[in-house]
Amino acid sequence: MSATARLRILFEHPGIIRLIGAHNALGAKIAAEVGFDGVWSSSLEISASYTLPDASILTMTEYLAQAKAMVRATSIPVIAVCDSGYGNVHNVIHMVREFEAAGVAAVCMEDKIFPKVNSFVPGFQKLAPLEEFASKIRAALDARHDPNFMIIARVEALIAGQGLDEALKRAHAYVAAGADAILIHSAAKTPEQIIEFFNAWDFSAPLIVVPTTYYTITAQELEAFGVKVVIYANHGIRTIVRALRETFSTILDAGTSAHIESEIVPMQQILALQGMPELKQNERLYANGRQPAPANQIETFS
Ligand code: SPV
Ligand code: MG
Repeated sequence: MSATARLRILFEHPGIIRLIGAHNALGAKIAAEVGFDGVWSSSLEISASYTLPDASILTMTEYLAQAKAMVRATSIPVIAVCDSGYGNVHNVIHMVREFEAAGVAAVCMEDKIFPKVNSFVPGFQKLAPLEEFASKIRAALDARHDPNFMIIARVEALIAGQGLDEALKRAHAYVAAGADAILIHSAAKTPEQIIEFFNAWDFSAPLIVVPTTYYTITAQELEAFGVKVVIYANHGIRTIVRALRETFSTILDAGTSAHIESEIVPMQQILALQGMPELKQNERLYANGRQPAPANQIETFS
């Protein structure tokens, strides 16, 4: 089954869909392993992994390469953050064709001007004119081949300090333009602002949220408000930064890795994540013109 069909099924079934942010194939694979419904190919995480600002500095090609690697590494749907569409409607058309061809299940575009700056950086949050962004949605819809390839419209009005009425006006306009879902973003420290939006929304399209700052709200509570997707957008990269700092400094300080060996994964797990079991099996099946080994003689990695 295609990734787009899998995502559509998740949307059609009852229950909240849980996505986790990733910046590479490894994160995507672990997301699937632990049971997340899908992967959020995060522009924040990918730019951070290059130690560059999430400010339209990397190009579409670089974001696409990571999203494509995630698709290859997992069978759960990958939803790609595509910032403000990398330019104007012509860029959006190219973007949709490229991400769809890469096997991504959905793209998310935000209604900010290009170049955009990450939503958690105050002072840079400039909204695109509503009509201009609605045109990008229409262009994106016309550019997709598979009607199940979802176009998610992200409303940044609350991020830009424009208030609930502007957020609702834009969300309705984007649904009217054909958006498959609305991501309503908030950088408030508590959930009140986003709950105000939930209470005013008519659910003419499914709602998606990213509770990075208002993290006390649970997935169950969001589901009770009618939210369809919750995205934990940046917890992977935040974990990795801490883990790298701790491990690297411990080794340097101690002059040995002995103290952290029990804290880090054994090499065997790295080999398994890389697909060594499959490589070993292929070696037996195909290498050097040998006859395939009987299935019960093929070693497995655990
Ligand atoms: C991302 O993860 O790239 C996002 C979400 O766009 S946020 O960082 O909250 O803007
Ligand atoms: Mg982003």
